[in-house]
Amino acid sequence: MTQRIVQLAVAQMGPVQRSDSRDSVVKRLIAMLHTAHARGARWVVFPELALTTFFPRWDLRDQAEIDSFYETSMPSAATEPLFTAAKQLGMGFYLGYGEIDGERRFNTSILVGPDGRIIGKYRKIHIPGDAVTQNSAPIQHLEKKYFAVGDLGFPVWQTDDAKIGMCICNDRRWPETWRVMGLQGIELGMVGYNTPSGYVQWDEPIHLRMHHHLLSLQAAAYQNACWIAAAGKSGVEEGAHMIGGSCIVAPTGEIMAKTLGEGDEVISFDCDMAIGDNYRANIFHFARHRRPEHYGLLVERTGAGDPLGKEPQ
Ligand code: ING
Repeated sequence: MTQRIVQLAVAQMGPVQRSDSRDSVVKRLIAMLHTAHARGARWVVFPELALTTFFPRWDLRDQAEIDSFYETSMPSAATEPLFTAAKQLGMGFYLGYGEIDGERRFNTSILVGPDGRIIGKYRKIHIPGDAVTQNSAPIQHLEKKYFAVGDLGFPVWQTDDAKIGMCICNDRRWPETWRVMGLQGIELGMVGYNTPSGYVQWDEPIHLRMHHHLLSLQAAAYQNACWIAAAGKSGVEEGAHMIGGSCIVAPTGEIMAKTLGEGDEVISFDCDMAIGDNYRANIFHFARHRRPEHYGLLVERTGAGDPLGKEPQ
């Protein structure tokens, strides 16, 4: 098959502290944009909520402070330099941020084309954690307090380089996320994440945090014949550790590049979109092999219900 190379980079961020200004953060993003450009990359993926510290770790009460963690416009004054730099370099990018839209608040990502135009927007659908403080938890994860469920579905956009889809953090753990995009022919999935290692509902061994992160991405890439680029915000923010493990995964399910540390770090890979074609044409030829007439429970049930098995007649 003729190669269809997309030169891709992932820009992992180290911690953003509560007092770090957006200007200082945007300077870090632009520095990594230039590093990615020097590697030949045409697209770069930044993390979820990239502009601020991961504020859902606190049960904040001061509305002005809460509002300070969201953007009311995009680009905003603080992010305009990033858009300008990317356009000058002819690079597209994925950026995660907190979005205020009138009365509604979302955990949002945008896909910006190499010409500086916003191609598409995604609003996080799988909102993890809680709406109120969990007194038993060592740290809080209050995304349900701060974000509404996204209302834009899981679209895939046809760009000049590939069919690109987006999701955000917890979305990556749900096969439905990727299958809905797989049914749109996704070739490249971009996902930002902030995954705290201290947020536990039980005494899960900590190595499993990284294992489940990578497992989810590798399975999704293989089962939907797509490349996946995942960018973490990592390291210790306000005393709370978040995992690294930013990576680029091939449609084979193999990890082709992965960050070493938990700071600002750029990885890159020349991703051949034609590799996905092989899987879409054979093992995952959805039209030939899927049997949706048997998948009814996937949309009929939200939670698990009674088993359907019956005694043999
Ligand atoms: N973070 C986490 C994630 O899905 C989480 C939430 C933490 C889930 C630990 C499971 C275990 O990676 C976000 N922001 O969704």
